[in-house]
Amino acid sequence: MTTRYVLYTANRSGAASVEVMLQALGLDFELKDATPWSDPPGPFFDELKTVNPLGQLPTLVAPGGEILTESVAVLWTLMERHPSEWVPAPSTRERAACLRWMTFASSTVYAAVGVADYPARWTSSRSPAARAAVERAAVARMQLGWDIVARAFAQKTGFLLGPRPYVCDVYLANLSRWWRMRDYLKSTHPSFAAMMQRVDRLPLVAPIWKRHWS
Ligand SMILES: N[C@@H](CCC(=O)N[C@@H](CS)C(=O)NCC(=O)O)C(=O)O
Repeated sequence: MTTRYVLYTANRSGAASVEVMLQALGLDFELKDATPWSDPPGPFFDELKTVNPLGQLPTLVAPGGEILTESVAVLWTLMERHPSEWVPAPSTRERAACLRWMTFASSTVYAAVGVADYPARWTSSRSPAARAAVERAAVARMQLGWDIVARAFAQKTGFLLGPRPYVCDVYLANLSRWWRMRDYLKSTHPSFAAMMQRVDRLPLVAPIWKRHWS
């Protein structure tokens, strides 16, 4: 039985934003490397599969043993249980927007990343050309997702919802690092790319991103 949060994580994964928020909320937590894609996998990958049958990250075990999966649900549950300034106040338009765009990014972009990362899961064909076609379609879907997000926040000077960052900023900054989407955003939506870079530079975020991406 755990007495603190246990986060199954991997470098460059969607667990990075959960690490940021655990830190931001001042919570006691332990990180377990459960990298699924390395050879051999991370030392805690077999243990991860006992709590999350898909073997995916982020997976968070709460004090007492409750299992949390699905990145948005993980982050939102932390926000509810540990009130802070990292989420807009209940019942406000900003809170609805924060949850809306996190969920959009998860269901559109993160889902497409899962297809591009593992095209063999999404076609019964064994042909490399068929798998490459699946990958290309998934990348196009990611780009469409980022086009929609970036147009919704065009001309913004601070962060997504105003002058201060929230959990949604951290979540989108994490997801936009995959599949060279930052390069795509820089060339197609430079003001949105600049906003993501402001999130990267936050004192809370920068060291965690450095550990994941350097
Ligand atoms: N719906 C999940 C997706 C999680 C996911 O795809 N995580 C990736 C790492 S960023 C993973 O664990 N991939 C390994 C696999 O799918 O086998 C969420 O939002 O947390």
